[in-house]
Amino acid sequence: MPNDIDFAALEAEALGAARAAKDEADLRAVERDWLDKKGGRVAALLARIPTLEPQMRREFGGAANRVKQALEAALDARRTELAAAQLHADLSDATFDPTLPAASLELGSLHPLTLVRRELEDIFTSMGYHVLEGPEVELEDYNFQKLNIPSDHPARDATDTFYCEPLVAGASLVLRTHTSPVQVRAMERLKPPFRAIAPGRVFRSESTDATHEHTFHQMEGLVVGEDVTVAQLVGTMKAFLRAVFRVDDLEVRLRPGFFPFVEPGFELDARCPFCTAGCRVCKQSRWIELCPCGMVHPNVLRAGGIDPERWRGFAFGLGLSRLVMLRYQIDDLRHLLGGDVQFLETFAPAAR
Ligand code: FA5
Repeated sequence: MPNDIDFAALEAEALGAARAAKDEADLRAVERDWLDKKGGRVAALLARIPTLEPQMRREFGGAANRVKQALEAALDARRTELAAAQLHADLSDATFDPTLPAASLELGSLHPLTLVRRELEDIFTSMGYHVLEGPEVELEDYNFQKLNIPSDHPARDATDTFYCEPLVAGASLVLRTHTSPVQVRAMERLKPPFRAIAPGRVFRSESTDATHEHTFHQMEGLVVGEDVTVAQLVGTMKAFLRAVFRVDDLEVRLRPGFFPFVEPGFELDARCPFCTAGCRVCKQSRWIELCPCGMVHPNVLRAGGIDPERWRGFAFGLGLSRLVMLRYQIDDLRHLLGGDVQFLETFAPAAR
């Protein structure tokens, strides 16, 4: 061992420097002076090893490394001490009051449309239905022609819509006016027999009032099987309405209705729960149109690639936005997509 180096004294000096550090800058300076791989004092020691007699190298290297490790541990300990002292100083600062309540966290809540949609999905999946989604920007062909509504059909006027620039020449695109195009998409995708629902947003160019919006939500239902009947259709409607409203006595009525894609077709209306003299919700009709339905027209089954000689189906188009109105006693449908946070906050879990 070369006798010009006193490792014990070196270690004491290094540890003394670490313990004297007053802040992070001092700690870094000690690290630089001692541990820097190029100019540090420990590196200078290690660089001497190759110049030593072989039998001295191991002992010398071991002693130099012990200085290095002791210094690293002392620097860590000093760093922790300084951090603790800083925290203590912060907490003792007269301007910091740890007893003040924390800033409140604003939690969002599910939209009433989402709450009811999820409930309906649960009810229908428990009855064996698939949950499907269709495109909001739809091919005109699916929105109209495949549903037995040719371009010159007067039913187009009732659901006029927004036409989009076609992406492909000849493929005319519209914002879908109802969820019924998903009927044909479901037939193309699923093998009969099957049951499916398709909730989603639809668009119409129409003037708005308490029960009409230009953008609203519907939920399509479709059942295809060999022995599907009107009685099953009515039974299904009553079952889900009872489940949604959790009552046995929700008053509904079924009357004939015309839709080119069903035959026969019906309108299912619910008794207006807001009725007072001059009711502006149902416009004194005492009923709210809720869920048109009917037996799927053979032309629609054919458009979906299903043989109408063998298979029959029923379909319904629930006015989801109106169902939400009825469910939560909201007297104007325009609140739903109005973006009024105060209105939406009333559906936060604690408020429900
Ligand atoms: C249709 O859209 C048909 N596709 C429904 C259908 C499906 C019939 C399957 C037969 C078989 P309608 O235009 O009536 O039908 O709309 C269906 C429901 O959507 C209405 O009963 C109503 O509850 C709701 N609805 C219609 N227009 C609006 C609107 N502007 N704002 C809010 N809800 C509306």
